[in-house]
Amino acid sequence: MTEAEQQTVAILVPGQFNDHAVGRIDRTFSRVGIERPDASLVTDELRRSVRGIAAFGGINAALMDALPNLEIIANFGVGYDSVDVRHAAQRGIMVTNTPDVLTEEVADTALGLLINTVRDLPRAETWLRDGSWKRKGNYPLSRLTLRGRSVGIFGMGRIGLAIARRLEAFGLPIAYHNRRQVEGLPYDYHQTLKGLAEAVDTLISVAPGGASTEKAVNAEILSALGADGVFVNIGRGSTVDEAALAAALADGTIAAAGLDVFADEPNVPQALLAAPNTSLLPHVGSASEHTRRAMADLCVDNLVSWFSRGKALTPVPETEKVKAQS
Ligand code: NAP
Ligand code: 8YV
Repeated sequence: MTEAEQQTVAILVPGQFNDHAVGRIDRTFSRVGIERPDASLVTDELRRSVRGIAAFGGINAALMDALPNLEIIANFGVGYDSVDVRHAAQRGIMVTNTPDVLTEEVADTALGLLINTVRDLPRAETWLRDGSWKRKGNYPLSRLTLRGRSVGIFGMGRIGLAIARRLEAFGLPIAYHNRRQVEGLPYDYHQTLKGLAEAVDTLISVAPGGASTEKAVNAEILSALGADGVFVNIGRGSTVDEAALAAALADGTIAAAGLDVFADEPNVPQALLAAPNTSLLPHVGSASEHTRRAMADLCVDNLVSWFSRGKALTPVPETEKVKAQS
């Protein structure tokens, strides 16, 4: 397809989207919008014209079926648990995501969140800012430390590995759980999440969302982590039983938790907000201008490559074999 032909291709962008991605889509394709990704908002014109979607996820089967000419969904993000990929594969729709370009940024955030959680740094900063340092003296010593800890990573993929490399530099022993052992890794592998939680006192979850990880971090896992246990989640909120986590933090089953992701964002359970032993972030793992721009470029590059050469750059495994029709 020539550049002039591409400019007639309708790309649906539901809701607010990344500015850099929107600018590139506007220069390359014909952008159309709806308020949110909802099949009931699809007009006859959109039904007829839309061939691609660029979105933050949230694309269900009904929306795909409302768009009979849809060929590709370019997901802005590496995690694509909110796209019904099984339905996309059945319908022959390509789904792409944004791996690698955010790996180091998210790993940096994970380490920041771990240190904030263990050393209580956000509350120490508040102590300085609200005048407590002058009025009351030094901030109390942190009960917890990274020294002597052993860390388990739930989800030793691209980001898990980048976190592990950083933890090595911190001098901490590392173990992990995946469904499959990663060949050639020097870290202890555990076949079950429970086995991993029993072996470590610090658990970092960077596993994807979806049915296979739903509430995997439950009361049993938290209890296995133990009273000095620290849980950090930079993956997806759906992987945690949040009620069990709040209970474990309140009754001393574990010592502290650092969370960047939640089951029902932006709604954060009151019990986690109120707990004195949580450090909470509003899903900012990849949220720097630098990294979001790289994600935007990869998201749009997938659309450009699909419509100009019939090939996606970073297809998700479930739709790897989907072929372009034209
Ligand atoms: P990845 O390379 O695909 O790694 C995912 C790892 O999880 C794989 O090693 C996989 O190994 C393991 N895994 C998947 N399902 C599992 C299961 N049911 N049980 C045990 N292990 C399982 O993905 P990535 O690039 O590292 O990204 C990981 C996730 O981080 C994303 O899916 C996303 O949800 C999250 N994320 C969050 C942020 C943020 O802002 N907080 C930013 C980026 C990404 P096996 O297949 O062998 O099980
Ligand atoms: C983004 C993410 O916050 O890539 C992911 O899976 O969770 C984050 O990088 C998100 O995708 C942007 O909405």
